[in-house]
Amino acid sequence: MSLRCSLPIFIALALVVTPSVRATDDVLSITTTITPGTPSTSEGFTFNNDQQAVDTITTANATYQAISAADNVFVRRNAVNADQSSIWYTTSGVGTDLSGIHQDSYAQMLTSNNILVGSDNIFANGTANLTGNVERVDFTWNSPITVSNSFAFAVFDRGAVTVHDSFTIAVVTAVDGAGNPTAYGGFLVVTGGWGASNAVPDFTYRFFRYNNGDITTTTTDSTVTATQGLGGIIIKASDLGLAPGTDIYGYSLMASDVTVTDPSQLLDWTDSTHFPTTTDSNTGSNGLDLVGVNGLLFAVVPEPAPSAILLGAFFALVILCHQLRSRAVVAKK
Ligand SMILES: [Ca+2]
Ligand SMILES: [Ca+2]
Ligand SMILES: [Ca+2]
Repeated sequence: MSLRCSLPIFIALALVVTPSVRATDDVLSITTTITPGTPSTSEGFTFNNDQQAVDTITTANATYQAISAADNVFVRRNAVNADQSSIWYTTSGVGTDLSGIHQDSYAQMLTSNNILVGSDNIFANGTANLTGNVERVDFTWNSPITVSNSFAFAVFDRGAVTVHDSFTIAVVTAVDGAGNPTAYGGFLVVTGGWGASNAVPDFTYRFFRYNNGDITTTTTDSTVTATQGLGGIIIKASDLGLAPGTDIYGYSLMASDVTVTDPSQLLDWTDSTHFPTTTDSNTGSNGLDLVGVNGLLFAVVPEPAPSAILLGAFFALVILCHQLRSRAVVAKK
């Protein structure tokens, strides 16, 4: 093969295999699948029992798809503040009906992959009914996840644009037999005010307050409604200081006021030195309202059209070179 032929072939190959370098990104849009449910009654309200699950996430740089779901979810609470949980459910626009699936467990709600439900002020500490005692939430896999360049986690928050709330995300690097984190690696503090646009426009929802830890079957108050949208942020391997090939077991989310100098200090959520029990509930600060879309591992969706064109060009070049070479051999004869 002559140099004249091999150079364009090399360039074509390089275009096919070179990964692009990306930075931390807001979610610009999502695609979802709606699975309609059969209406039922819980806590005095009709729940339509629909699931609207996230399929893909698009940022300015890539589109991601969910490829795996966590095996375990743990809600870690302190023994200082009120043992409370808050959930919002999207209203259906029909009477007082709610769109989503009633959730009896706060932990299961968080991993229900349903944008029709979520938490309110999940990490806010206190005794008021819009606060509680949650310090850390863990999403772990029983088998290791091998980090790649296309790897990503996503965090969705209910809120208005540009005032989405702060949080800390830490990588779980080891688990015990029950999936509890036993070691942490890198962590990232995401400051509030992210989300220049919302992936889901404003909708109406109703708050449900509970005072029995993770059990969310008997509300203490469900009188208040409000209107906001959903924003999201993608966290990639590079954001967490993870090299491709590293094995991890999931991630934990915490308030942005955790003060640690070593990842091992993230293990004890009851240590108020590192996990303050005075975490605020302010919008744009620690009032994070996690949507029920957590514990999903995302990966970049391959871009088939451009790659197919480049591969086609590559094979056309190979055939052209072969023909030119054959003619040259014939001409020499
Ligand atoms: Ca929020
Ligand atoms: Ca706290
Ligand atoms: Ca909030």
